[in-house]
Amino acid sequence: MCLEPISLVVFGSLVFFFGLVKYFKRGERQRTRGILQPEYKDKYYYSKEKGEEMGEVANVNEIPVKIRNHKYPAKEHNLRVKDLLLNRNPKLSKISTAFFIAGEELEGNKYCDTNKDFRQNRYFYHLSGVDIPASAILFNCSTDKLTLFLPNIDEEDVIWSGMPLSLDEAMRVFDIDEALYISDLGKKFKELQDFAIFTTDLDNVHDESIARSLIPSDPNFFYAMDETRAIKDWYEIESIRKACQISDKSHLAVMSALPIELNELQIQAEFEYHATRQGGRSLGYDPICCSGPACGTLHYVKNSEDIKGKHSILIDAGAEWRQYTSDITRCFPTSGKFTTEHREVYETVLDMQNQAMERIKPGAKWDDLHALTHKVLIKHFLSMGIFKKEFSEDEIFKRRASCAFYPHGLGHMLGLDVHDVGGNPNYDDPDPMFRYLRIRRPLKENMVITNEPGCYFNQFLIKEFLEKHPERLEVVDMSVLKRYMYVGGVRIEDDILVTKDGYENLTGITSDPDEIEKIVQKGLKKPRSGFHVIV
Ligand SMILES: [Mn+2]
Repeated sequence: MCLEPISLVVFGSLVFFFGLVKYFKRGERQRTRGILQPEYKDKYYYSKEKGEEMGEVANVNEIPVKIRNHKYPAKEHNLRVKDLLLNRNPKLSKISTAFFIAGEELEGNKYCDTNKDFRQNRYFYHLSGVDIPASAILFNCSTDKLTLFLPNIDEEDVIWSGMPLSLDEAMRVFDIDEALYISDLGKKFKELQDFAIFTTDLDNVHDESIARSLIPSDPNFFYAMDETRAIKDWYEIESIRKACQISDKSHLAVMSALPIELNELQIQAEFEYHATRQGGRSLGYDPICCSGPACGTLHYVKNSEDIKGKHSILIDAGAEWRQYTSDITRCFPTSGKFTTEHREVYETVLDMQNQAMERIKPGAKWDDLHALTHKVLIKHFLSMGIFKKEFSEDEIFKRRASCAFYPHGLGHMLGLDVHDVGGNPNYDDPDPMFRYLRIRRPLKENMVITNEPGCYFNQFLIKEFLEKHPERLEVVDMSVLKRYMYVGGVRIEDDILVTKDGYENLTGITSDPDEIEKIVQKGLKKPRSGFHVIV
């Protein structure tokens, strides 16, 4: 997902979005049996010869080999938070510091007996690996002991839902030192007299005396948790990789199924169906599925227009796997062949992404990479004639004219949240080029980020970013610009692991425009009966 609620705020009631398309880039050996083949430079692409071979039916319970038989490393996360917190605030002593978080609870829908979708508090999950509603954790920095509190057994609930996880089972499944029930909280807190006990918030703390002994919203505690979450460990990397693999195939499915995708909602349906089939029980965010000029709407939420008559599709969607999400955007032509203008815009964005990609490594400044992608866009727009040739690249860059076509940031942190913590954005930056950039710090090894440049043709953006600024309007040839409006927009978004000396692209679906055309064309040739759908 690319733009954020902040843009909604900034632009008032106008809903903003992009749309796009996607595809397949790289994957793992076990995936090569089917339609994803190893390409040059460890990417994967669609193979005409082997394209008819189908892989196995997905195993929804498959766990990546590297983390199979391993517990979620909650203990290690707590130890890292402890170190960062104690370093950040030297007044704290480890012998009298602890942290406690009460996880999310099930929330009922009004006037009926169903519940809202459960989404665990991400800070809680990161320090526990526990997805059970109404549980809590306590970490004692003096003893390094992690205690999990499970909800008390409600006998009436057992009638309907069966026996919950026992304390012994919890000890086996989770990376904890002790398992107790919530009813033991008071006794446990009595052992922590005179401790500074930090917590995120008191929302789910129902016992008054416990609430009084907690310190909510401490900025140093949040700093320590955010920094810990920002650097992914091996387990988290494998989880994100798995989420990406689920999304890769779901995006491939979307691109391959135009005969049964008559409306944007059916693009969404195709993605969700294939994600679910692979064990992706939820998505990391509401998918953005748009067609034609709507691809230029930054936060497109409708997902409801008919596709007939539109040239372009943009889909931004990412499956979640065990709380870790992917975030991938692809664009494709509905006819199976890019129009001249669509292809030019696509190649522009691909060049922006590639040039940024080459420079991803520890120490790289994200601000610099973001600025570079604006310069690449300007170069392409000069050759396309959208920017007038009498103005230099530097001059156009200085006037911030490219922000009218690329108003969002190059990328963001990715992990338990789609816009993950630790990027240090500055939404008050007066410079429109950097205001929406969600990473404002040098990259570090084992960060996972998105690389997602875009290029949009949107009436609202033109009005806000060009027409209100004569010095920007002056550099644009409006008659040439008009020819591109029907494309709407293009965004290409991949999920990237920063490695010791460079990067690894975790996204497998290709972004090569020729390969994308082949995939779309193959789908278009299939008869209605070639798709497994009843309606
Ligand atoms: Mn994104």
